[in-house]
Amino acid sequence: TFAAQIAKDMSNRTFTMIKPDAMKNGHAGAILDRFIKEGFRVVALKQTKLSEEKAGEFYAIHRERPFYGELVSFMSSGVIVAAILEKANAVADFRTLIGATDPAKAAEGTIRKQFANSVGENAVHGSDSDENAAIEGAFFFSGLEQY
Ligand code: IDP
Repeated sequence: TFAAQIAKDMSNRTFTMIKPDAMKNGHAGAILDRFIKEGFRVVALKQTKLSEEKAGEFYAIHRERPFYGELVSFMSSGVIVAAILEKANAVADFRTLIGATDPAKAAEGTIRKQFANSVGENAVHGSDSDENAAIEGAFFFSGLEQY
């Protein structure tokens, strides 16, 4: 059906950020290289910096969580790289590639296992659903910036 086709198309994209810890530690190049080697095509890419207000808005879904303040302050503490990536089954495959939120629990071979420091400073973001991938991508990129 038409609806199923749209759902299928949406499942081809995810949104990611290389977080301030990984940027400061000089891992951006290695992490981008890994995305590409794992078969993700770069649809959109930019280096930027979130203000506290913008970081708070991006993570508004977590505002009742005890770590919200820490998360907002960390995510606005330095530059990030934001990107939209494309691949079949993008959201799920990307979550597998980055590994568990806490790098101590992340599987061998995952990006967080290799590059993350802690549950808060965990190197990369990956959308958790097709719907959030679309919302988060649109938060950073206009349609004209997506190829
Ligand atoms: P996810 O990024 O693996 O989907 P979420 O539970 O959605 O994990 O949390 C969003 C982000 O909030 C995490 O990536 C991490 O940066 C931060 N975070 C999660 N749990 C904690 C915590 O217990 N302390 C500090 N920061 C946390």
